[in-house]
Amino acid sequence: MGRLVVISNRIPGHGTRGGNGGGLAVGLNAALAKRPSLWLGWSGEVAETPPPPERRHSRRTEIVGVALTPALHAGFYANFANSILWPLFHYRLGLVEYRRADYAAYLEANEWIASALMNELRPDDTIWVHDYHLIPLAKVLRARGVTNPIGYFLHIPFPATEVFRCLPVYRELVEAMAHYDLVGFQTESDRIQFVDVLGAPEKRAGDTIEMFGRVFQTGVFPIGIDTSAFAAFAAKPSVDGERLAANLGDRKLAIGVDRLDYSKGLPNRVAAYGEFLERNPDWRGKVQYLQIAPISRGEVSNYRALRRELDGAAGRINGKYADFDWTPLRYVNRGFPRGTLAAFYRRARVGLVTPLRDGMNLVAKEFVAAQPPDDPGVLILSEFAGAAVELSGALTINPYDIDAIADALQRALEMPLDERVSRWRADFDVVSTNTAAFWAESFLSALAATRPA
Ligand code: GDG
Repeated sequence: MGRLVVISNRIPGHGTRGGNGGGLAVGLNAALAKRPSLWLGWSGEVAETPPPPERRHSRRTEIVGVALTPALHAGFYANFANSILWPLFHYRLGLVEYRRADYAAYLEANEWIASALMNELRPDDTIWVHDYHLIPLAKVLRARGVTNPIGYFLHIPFPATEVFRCLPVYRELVEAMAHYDLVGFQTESDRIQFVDVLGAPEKRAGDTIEMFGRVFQTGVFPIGIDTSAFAAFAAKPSVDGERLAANLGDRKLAIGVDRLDYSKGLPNRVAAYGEFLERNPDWRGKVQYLQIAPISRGEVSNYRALRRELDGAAGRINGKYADFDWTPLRYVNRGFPRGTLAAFYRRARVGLVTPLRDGMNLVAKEFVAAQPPDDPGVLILSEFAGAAVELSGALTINPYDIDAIADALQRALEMPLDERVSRWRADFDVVSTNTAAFWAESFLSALAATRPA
């Protein structure tokens, strides 16, 4: 059996969120356990003279970490990936800070990763590239003579054509994507938007596209979680979970868990909670909103601005509504171990997942997996999260509509048990079928099918 070679911006084991972090590692766990594999990516180290790649093993996976120079780290990671592609793909044109030099650094970083990979690659390896940091990688590898199957999965949304066209180098990126054998998206609407931006492919039969002198496949693979493991995890006794429950007493818990990122819609969510308290004096003192928001990409200025904005908004709500024995909003800027998060989800009556745009959103799926079947909580979910396609039992809201979020909060808190159970059951069935293992295996078999023996 040939190896699976995974390439992602970060290698596993560098989570900064307390606990074992690394959503992608969780997603790929089952696939990696089944076959010999190699995982290569940035080690997290920045050095003027990068040392040779670091190596370690985790079960059947060899992990190779490559360091970046400060110039590449700034131009490629902080600027092109996180201050241009991330906001653009999340429809935040006003936050895009395009500079040609950053695109040059992005290409250079992809060359750098490709060079490290060339030293490792074997002829029968299957390569799976992840996410927006590495769009040009297949093109770079093909130019170096690599003929192995190469698949690509985009974890974030693919923007509408008129948004994507604002990126001066959009055409180059699209052309680079044609060098993969399979390009995978979270939802059909992402896939359709990608096909739309291509303009007029020479041929388009089903999901196959012929363009730029290449033939490649597109597909939809909604990422999932290890649902049964997460459900079991959530049901385990938890010291932190018990402390939270004791602290809540009879109060109902609403929970949000998000990287502190402007795509996650936190200011609107906090405003909606304020609106809910304003309109529902009876609920004051009877509900507690816990927002866990570990700091992310603190080196990017827009993220620092968001943090200041939220500090102010949380302070205003607590200043206005808090009592001597009740803090309406607990806003925590640090990460927790996964087991603690699972225990917190399980004790929540409401899960708040209200991103302005999100490729999928795994928190929504984790919240569903963690619920007690006989007394489940209610998920409030943005229609602009990829997860909304599958989770039809959630209360769906438009995250730009603060009144609608406030209404949904009231409805969720007051929802009778039988409705909560039937909504949760529908969602639990979906997340139990569309698991992480299913996602990875569907992608890999579609990739294998692009090269019939
Ligand atoms: C990208 C796409 C897509 C969060 N806080 C803590 C913690 N987390 C974990 C969550 C979840 C993961 O991080 C976040 O995943 P999301 O899917 O919600 O969001 P992104 O990080 O933006 O991921 C997204 C995903 O890729 C996968 O394709 O769904 O749309 O944007 O697992 O639980 N984990 C721990 N402590 C925390 O405090 N341990």
